[in-house]
Amino acid sequence: MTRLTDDDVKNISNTLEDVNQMLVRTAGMTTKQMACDAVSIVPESIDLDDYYVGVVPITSGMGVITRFSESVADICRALDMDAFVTSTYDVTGLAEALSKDPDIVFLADDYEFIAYNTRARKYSNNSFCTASGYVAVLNGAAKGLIGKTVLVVGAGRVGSRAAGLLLARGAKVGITDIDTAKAHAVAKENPGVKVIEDVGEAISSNDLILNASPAHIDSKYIREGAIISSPGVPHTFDGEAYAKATIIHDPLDIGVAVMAVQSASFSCPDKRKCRR
Ligand code: 2YC
Repeated sequence: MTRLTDDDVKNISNTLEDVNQMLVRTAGMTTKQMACDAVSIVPESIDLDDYYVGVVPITSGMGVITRFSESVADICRALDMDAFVTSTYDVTGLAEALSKDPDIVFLADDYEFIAYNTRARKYSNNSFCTASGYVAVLNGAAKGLIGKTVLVVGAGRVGSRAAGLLLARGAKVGITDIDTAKAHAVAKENPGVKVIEDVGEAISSNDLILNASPAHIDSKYIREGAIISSPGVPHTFDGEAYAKATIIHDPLDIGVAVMAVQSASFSCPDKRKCRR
């Protein structure tokens, strides 16, 4: 799984409003509306300020990413949740968080990133929520996906989940990956998804793209007026790409906002009200 760097994370806290404005401008929805749409929650039916959230820094594997936990807490605060970061790490940090009786605990090692709801005893995971958030954004930016063709670039944890979510929203889905076996596995899992072998040709013949790949996409393949919903890190689109297409990206905010709303919805007081 691609891992964020200190550099990717260092400015997140002070660009949350920029991301919010970018989502309003490109997809016609705020960060909160996007997160609710991503998990079929009616925004008015859930009071996110009722939720108390703990974030625990985890030192395993490649260790803590500077400001990763603080960024997660700030993303939750921007959704009106009350959030704290523990002063200790790992199991000690989890014990510290639980001693404050939070509704939700966020924890991430190098392989899994979850938001555990302590009341419902259920957790959200970052791969599904990132896929779901970027599909909601593409749906907003494209003003609906029914009957439209979408190319998914990258058949990893996010791209594979995005393919199924796009089908569920009525899109025709093509998927491409440098490892064609991974693309074929997604097509097998999601009947109706088409495998595309030539990524350059695929990108130059698609207006709607969900880019869940760490690979660089050369601007020359990008169509004028294309919409690229792009969770992929590292994010390497250049000025020429931005001049031709609507490109939507942020390194953490969209995925975490969906995790926070989905996890909160697990213990929403009135289940009926919470579902669209
Ligand atoms: O600071 C910490 O607690 C670290 N253990 C966090 C490691 C996160 C590793 N995962 C990632 O960088 C990517 C993110 C894009 C979100 C999911 N995986």
